[in-house]
Amino acid sequence: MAIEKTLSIIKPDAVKRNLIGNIINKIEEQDLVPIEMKMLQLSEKESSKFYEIHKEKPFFTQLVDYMTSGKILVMVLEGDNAVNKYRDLIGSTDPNKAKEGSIRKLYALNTTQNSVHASDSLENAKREIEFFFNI
Ligand code: 3AN
Repeated sequence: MAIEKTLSIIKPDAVKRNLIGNIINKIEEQDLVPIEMKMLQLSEKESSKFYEIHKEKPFFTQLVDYMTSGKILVMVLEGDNAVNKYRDLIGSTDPNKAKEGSIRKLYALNTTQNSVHASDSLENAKREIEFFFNI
C-alpha cells in the first residue's frame, strides 16, 4: 500500500456540460478520495505558469487560452497508488485513443477539450498540489 496524493482538474468543457457529478462519481468508485477542492477561473498568467513544462510545445497557447475559458474544479485526490490509478481512469490525451470506460472516452470532446487533468508523476503531483493548495 502506498497512499499518494494527486491533482485532478475538471476542465471548462466538462464544467460547462454539467459533468462534475458524473466525473466525481467515477473517481469515488475507484476509492480515490477528494480531500481538497475548489472552483476557480485561471488568469492567463496562472494558466501559463501551471503549464510551463509545455511552453515549447506547439499547442501551448491554445492550451493556456482554453484553460482560462471558464471555471474549473481543482481537487486533491488521495488513495492507494493515486497517481497511476487516476491516470489510468482518465485515459489517453486523445479521446479517440482512450480506453473504454475511461473518463476521456466517455466525456472528452477532443485533445484540447479533454475534460480532465491528472498529474503524471509523484513529483509533478507535489508541484501541482502546491500550486493550488497550502498542503
Ligand atoms: P495529459 O493531460 O494526457 O497528461 P499532456 O501532459 O501531454 O497530456 O498535455 C497536457 C495538455 O495539453 C493535455 N491535457 C491537452 O489538453 C493538451 N494537449 C496535449 N497534446 C495536445 C495536442 N497534440 N494538441 C492539442 N492539445 C494538446
